[in-house]
Amino acid sequence: VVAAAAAKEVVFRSKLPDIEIPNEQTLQSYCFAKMAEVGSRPCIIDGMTGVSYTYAEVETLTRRAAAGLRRMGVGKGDVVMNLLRNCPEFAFSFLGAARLGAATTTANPFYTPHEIHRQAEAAGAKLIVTEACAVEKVLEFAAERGLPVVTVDGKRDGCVEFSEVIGGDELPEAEEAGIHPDDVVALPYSSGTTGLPKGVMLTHRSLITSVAQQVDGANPNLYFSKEDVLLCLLPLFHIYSLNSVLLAGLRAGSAMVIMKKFEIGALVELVRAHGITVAPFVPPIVVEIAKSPRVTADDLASIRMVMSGAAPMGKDIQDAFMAKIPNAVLGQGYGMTEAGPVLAMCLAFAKEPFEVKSGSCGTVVRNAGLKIVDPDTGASLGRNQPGEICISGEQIMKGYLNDPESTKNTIDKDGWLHTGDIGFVDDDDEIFIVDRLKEIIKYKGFQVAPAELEALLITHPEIKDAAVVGVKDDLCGEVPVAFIKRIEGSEITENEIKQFVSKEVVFYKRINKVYFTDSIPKNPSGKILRKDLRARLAAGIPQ
Ligand code: 4UW
Repeated sequence: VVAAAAAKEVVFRSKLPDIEIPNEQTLQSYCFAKMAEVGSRPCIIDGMTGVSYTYAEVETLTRRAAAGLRRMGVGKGDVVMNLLRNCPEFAFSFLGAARLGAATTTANPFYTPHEIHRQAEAAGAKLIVTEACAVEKVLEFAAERGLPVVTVDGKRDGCVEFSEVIGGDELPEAEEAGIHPDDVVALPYSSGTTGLPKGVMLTHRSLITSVAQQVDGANPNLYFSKEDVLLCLLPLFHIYSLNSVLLAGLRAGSAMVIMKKFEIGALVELVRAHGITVAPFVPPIVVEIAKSPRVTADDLASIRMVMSGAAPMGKDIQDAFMAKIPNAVLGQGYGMTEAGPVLAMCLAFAKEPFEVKSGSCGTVVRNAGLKIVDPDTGASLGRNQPGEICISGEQIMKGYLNDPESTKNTIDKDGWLHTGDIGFVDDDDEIFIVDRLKEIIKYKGFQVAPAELEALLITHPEIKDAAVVGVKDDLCGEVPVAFIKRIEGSEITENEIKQFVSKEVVFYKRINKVYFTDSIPKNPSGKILRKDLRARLAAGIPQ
């Protein structure tokens, strides 16, 4: 039976041939490999100040950051926490830590103290790099644990300024020795297919492989050139921007314009001022541009490529955007933090582009295999049949930090990573995502883990039980709603519950609506039956 099943396995591959991927080196040497060619070209441009750093300057600053971090006690195997909005220092610190054989865990600086402390603790952070908007939230925590805090935007009592970190000598290249390709270099947090956020161990090998799958080869799937100017607006603390903008941009020798905060007027100004050619977006930004009367095709005339990912983008949005910006190619990438992160990329982005369909999230990247699996039987499915998307290749995560159980539930014994997404591959090898098996909610592309909100809700003395699911929202994609079972006699209100949650979580995890109920449906082992809750919502009888 096993042999018969194995014989029927259908593995989808890229239309592009596999390439040699140089993943036996460090991420930093891979990213800066073309230094002789690009040294004097612009690398990072701070959109706020206009300050521009060449490739040679960026490389030097990352070596100085490495030496500075080492002076502050960071070494091989350690973890640095970047709690930053987009800024050049994010890149200097990330690559500086990489040179020491240390990893960076990234988090949203708008997280609440509770969310920050939990991640810093779980990741075992040795040092925190942050900015004024977040520094208050970490000072006490850091002092208790003796962690140094570095600020990138000015002097603060009890903190070291980033200018001091990069103020000394460079770490000599010889001292980078001893970094293994399978050492962790990035440690973003993701809840994956179930449960609480977990540390995703991405190694030098996995990130080099992922970047190479996108921008390397004679016909790169995602063609970035030295002439390109990439907009770095999506947050670098999320893997999409870290991988497909910063690291891919460095490898390709492109210039990157760093934007701290999304505002449509500022975006247009930056596009015009710097001649931006590539714009990586998420669906809500694509929608806003498509709808905004303030943005004309002329404003965005320099842009040749618009990428979207991290959440579904339907054909209608895609068509509306294309009508507005007819000269750009708009397509999607499909990523998941655990997958390294890119599973699929639009082949219209290739140097020699392919015809693609609107609404597709791309074709599986080269040097990888993709399978569609029947979630009930585990059988491998053929074309046009929806099932769970699984991916294999050297780009996928090493595993979850300190969590072999969750790792085993995500990467099976044959090395297939199960995404929890439902999709199919069509006759032209294009992938369409149609549903989600996993519990995660995506608010404008940001992850919201229902388990995290449920754990918080039941700490309230008047809440006996709670369940959280996502509902569709025109503006945000999805928003979390809660089903609440109160303790007997409690009259706690919807508003009180919402406020209780708001104090503990970042804005996009806030509960949008509360439904009081007498029972939370669960299976015999106590797992919440979210499907039943969604069915209740769909039927309009949420109680
Ligand atoms: N369509 C529908 C999509 C899509 C999608 C993702 O927060 P995470 O873990 O990770 C991401 C990463 C996205 C990404 C990385 C690099 C890249 O180049 C790119 O495209 C340009 C995108 O989002 O969430 C993973 C989950 O987000 C959903 C899907 O459910 C996935 O498992 N998702 N991309 N195009 N849904």
